[in-house]
Amino acid sequence: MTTRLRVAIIGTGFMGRMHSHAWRTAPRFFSLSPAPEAALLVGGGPERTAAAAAEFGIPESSADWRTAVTRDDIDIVDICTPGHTHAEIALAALAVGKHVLCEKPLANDVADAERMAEAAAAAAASGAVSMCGFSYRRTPALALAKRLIDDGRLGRIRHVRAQYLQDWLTSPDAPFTWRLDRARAGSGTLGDIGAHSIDTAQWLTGSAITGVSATLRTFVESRPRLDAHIGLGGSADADAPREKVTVDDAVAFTASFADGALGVFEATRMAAGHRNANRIEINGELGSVAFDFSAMNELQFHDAQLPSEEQGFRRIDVTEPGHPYAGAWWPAGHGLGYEHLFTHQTVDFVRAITDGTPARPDFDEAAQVQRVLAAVETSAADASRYTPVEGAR
Ligand code: SOE
Repeated sequence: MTTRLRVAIIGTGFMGRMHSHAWRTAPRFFSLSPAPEAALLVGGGPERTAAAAAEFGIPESSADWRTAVTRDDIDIVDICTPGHTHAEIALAALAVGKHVLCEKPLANDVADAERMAEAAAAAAASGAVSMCGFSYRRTPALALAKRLIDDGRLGRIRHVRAQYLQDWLTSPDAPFTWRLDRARAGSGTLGDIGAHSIDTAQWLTGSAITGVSATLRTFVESRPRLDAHIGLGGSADADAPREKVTVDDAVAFTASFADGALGVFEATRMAAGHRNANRIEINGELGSVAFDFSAMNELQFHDAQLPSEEQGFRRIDVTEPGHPYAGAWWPAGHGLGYEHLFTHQTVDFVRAITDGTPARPDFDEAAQVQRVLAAVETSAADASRYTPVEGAR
């Protein structure tokens, strides 16, 4: 029986901050036994990390992740660092039997993702639980969509239409960040937010993407450096020294699913006016669902089995106690926000450890997302797949 769950959070940026909030909040709103405890924050420099730990309410800090992940008094390693560090940290933690929660995308390439999946499967034999943080699965409205699809309410699925639109890189003078550096981020918009759409689509349909045809675009080739910049967007001095952008700004691709569905995907961080519009629509033989994170407490549902006079998309306010996760929070109609996804993710991860419920997506499922990301890049790089329009003017 698990009697203690002490967590080391690795990373002090946006996600480290978000996960620390989730570890603190989860046991206050959900019944978790034992209650997890964020015990240690690990970051890049001792002073900066100590300051972040004080701010996040974590009692201890360290700048040495190697020691942290092998400590006997740590049970869970929560990886919130840029992608290029995921494999090394996860493999070290799994080798000593820790439970591992790893931010998305799982890794920066397929080889690392598959090594992580193998290590996680081996560690699972001795009880270690691993999960990848595709947090949107924990949006109540998307979890309701999954319930409807699994209950057969959409019937056979034909179309998946996913768009993930942000705008924090619209200005050419938005500062450079690690998310624009291929060595650290693996890819750009594709891996950062396109990966969410890929995961959501495969999860909702229960079907793997088996082929893609893709285009990637980088609109702004360099960006001004802004020292000590964290967060998304903002603006830097246009005359500051510029760093080369080595990733994509936008991606578009079509996809085939194993069950025969056709997918159309678009992701960009330059869709002016769209702050975080993570959208997906799925059309089946018996109905459709449509979701937009900009209205995250709502799901649009069309039931084609109703008499035709009563058909049409209708809005479900996903705030009823019977809706996924919603009953733990506020009275119906009062709604949730982005941070709740991470709290729900923490709850599901802890219950996978304590109750043996499935930890999804596990590293194997997350490695399949990585294969799709790689296929998108391969397709986009293959000029022979691009058909010029004869005589275009
Ligand atoms: C930045 O594009 C970002 O913070 C992503 O990294 C997250 O995964 C997404 O949930 C919100 O946007």
